[in-house]
Amino acid sequence: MSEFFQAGPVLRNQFDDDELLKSYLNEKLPTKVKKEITDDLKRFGDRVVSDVLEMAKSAEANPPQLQQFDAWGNRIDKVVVDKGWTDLHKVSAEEQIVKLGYERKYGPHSRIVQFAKLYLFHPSSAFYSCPLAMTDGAAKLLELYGGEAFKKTFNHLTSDKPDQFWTSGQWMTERAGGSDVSNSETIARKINGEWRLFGTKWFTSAITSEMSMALARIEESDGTTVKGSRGLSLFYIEINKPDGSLNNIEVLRLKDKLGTKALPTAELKLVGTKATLVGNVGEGVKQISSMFNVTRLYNSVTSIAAFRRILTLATDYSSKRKAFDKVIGQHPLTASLLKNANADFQACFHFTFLIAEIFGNEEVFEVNNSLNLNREDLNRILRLLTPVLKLYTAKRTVQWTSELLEVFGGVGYIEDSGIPTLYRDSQVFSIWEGTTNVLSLDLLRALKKDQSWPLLVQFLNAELSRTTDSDSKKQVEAELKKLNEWVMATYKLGDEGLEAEAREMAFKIGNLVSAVSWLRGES
Ligand code: MFK
Ligand code: FAD
Repeated sequence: MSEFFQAGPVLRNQFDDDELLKSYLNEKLPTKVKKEITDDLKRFGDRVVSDVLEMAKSAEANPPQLQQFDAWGNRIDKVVVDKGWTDLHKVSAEEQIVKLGYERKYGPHSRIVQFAKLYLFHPSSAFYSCPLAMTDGAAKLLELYGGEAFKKTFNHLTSDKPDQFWTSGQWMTERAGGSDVSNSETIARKINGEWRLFGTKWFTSAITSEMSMALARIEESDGTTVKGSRGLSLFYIEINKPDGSLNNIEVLRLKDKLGTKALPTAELKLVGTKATLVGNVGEGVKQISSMFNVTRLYNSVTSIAAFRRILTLATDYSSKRKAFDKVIGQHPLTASLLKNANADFQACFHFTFLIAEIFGNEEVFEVNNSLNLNREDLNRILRLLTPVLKLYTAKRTVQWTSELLEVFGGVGYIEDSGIPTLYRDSQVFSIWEGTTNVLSLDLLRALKKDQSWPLLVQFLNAELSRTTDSDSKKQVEAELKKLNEWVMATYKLGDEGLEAEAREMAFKIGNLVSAVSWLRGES
């Protein structure tokens, strides 16, 4: 009698295999755009389960190392990365993952096309998506605030030529605080007409990038600084000097992280780092928000992509693994678990791509746009829903990754199944780029500042009126009415009461917007 060996889950072409993505793009995009992109996505769908996946596996297996000294005792602080990591840099450029967002050759649909590609790429990228997120964020920031002086840098960030393509870091977090940057200690001092930065940056991901955007406090000639976050300005830094050595930066250590093992995240000491001021003095936080709003959107696209990866693997596995005489996917409990995961996934997918659509329409504004909104309102809805989307998709992915790991039984807990990596990696989605609490409070700030709750209700009602499934529509309309009443009642609780409910509010809004975007996507 032959021994039993369980067949593992298989990944097929990630575009062909994704009915939701295909039908969404089919519905959303004009025929001409579809014609132009479909073959490319199909090709890429194959690539992300072949050579790209191998690069990622290699990068994960050989995490970055810090060489602080050379053989002769000189301080070199060299971060050595695997070839897989540098190959992923090339792939990112060639596949135009950042460029697609700025070339805008598909007009208001450009962000949808770009994010479809990022969604295919992320789960096979060993988090190369992280430097790409910050690169896109930096491009956005420089487009808004950089002007001609940064045109060359912008061209590097949006290049499709691997040897020209630059990635960017985003240095905000310091030991004194990541959520609250107001106590940041890094100072910018003018020496011989040049800005020089001094301080410690506590978390700096993708330290192999060519540049970074950093917050620092300008020191006046009398040594004084403006306290609080209004004293922070934004600086552009090139990581290396022209001779290849670090720009007066010491790499104190690489972080030993729970996940994202291939991604080099460092603690840095800035010891007179040459920098260039971007935009206005004291407006650093406001300006860098244009960057973190992009990275928050990337976080959502990549978290749903990670969610889909484990769901795909679990679904495939449950069609193969037998227990009690049938494949586990045919047992009602597993079937219902997968159905629920799938429903949550679809809701997150539609929510994410709704925001991508709004973002794309805000950037390439047309009066007759698919959202029927003017530019200012597109902006206000984006401002309101970006934090909600980020926290909502992150938490759903964290929760479902844990749940779906169990579908693999004991093997899901074993490293070389690859599932533990997905589990560990997912935890980061709700921490970086604003924690769940901080983003819930950001939602409150946006609601307060823009008074945009009535606008959101109006927009959601208008979207619902366009849907065709009348039963579901009635149900969601009733839920929206209930949510509106709850929000109104919660507002009356006063500042502290409202703050205590901020998280509840964010998830309630997330549920509702997901439901509306799902219905909209299905119609
Ligand atoms: C794989 C996918 C993703 C990968 C990328 C990950 C790489 C990892 C990178 C990181 O984690 S980088 C660090 C990210 N850090 C954060 O996201 C910080 C989280 N904390 C916050 O978001 C706080 O709310 C904040 C630092 C913004 C609080 O600072 P302040 O100075 O107390 O904010 P304040 O006073 O509310 O706002 C200052 C200005 O910024 C205001 O503009 P005005 O001066 O015109 O009034 C705000 O309107 C504006 N602002 C703040 N948040 C905004 C915003 N504008 C637009 N959108 C927002 N979200
Ligand atoms: P804290 O701000 O101290 O927060 C601790 C807890 O307090 C959190 O649960 C938070 O939600 C809660 N909290 C804070 N304020 C409030 C409040 N007002 N009400 C209720 N609860 C509150 N940063 C960078 O700048 N650049 C990077 O490249 C970068 N890369 C990273 C990579 C990884 C893998 C990780 C894990 C982090 C990275 N970070 C980076 C840092 C990240 O952005 C911060 O860790 C995050 O913003 C939280 O800041 P903190 O760690 O200081 O936590």
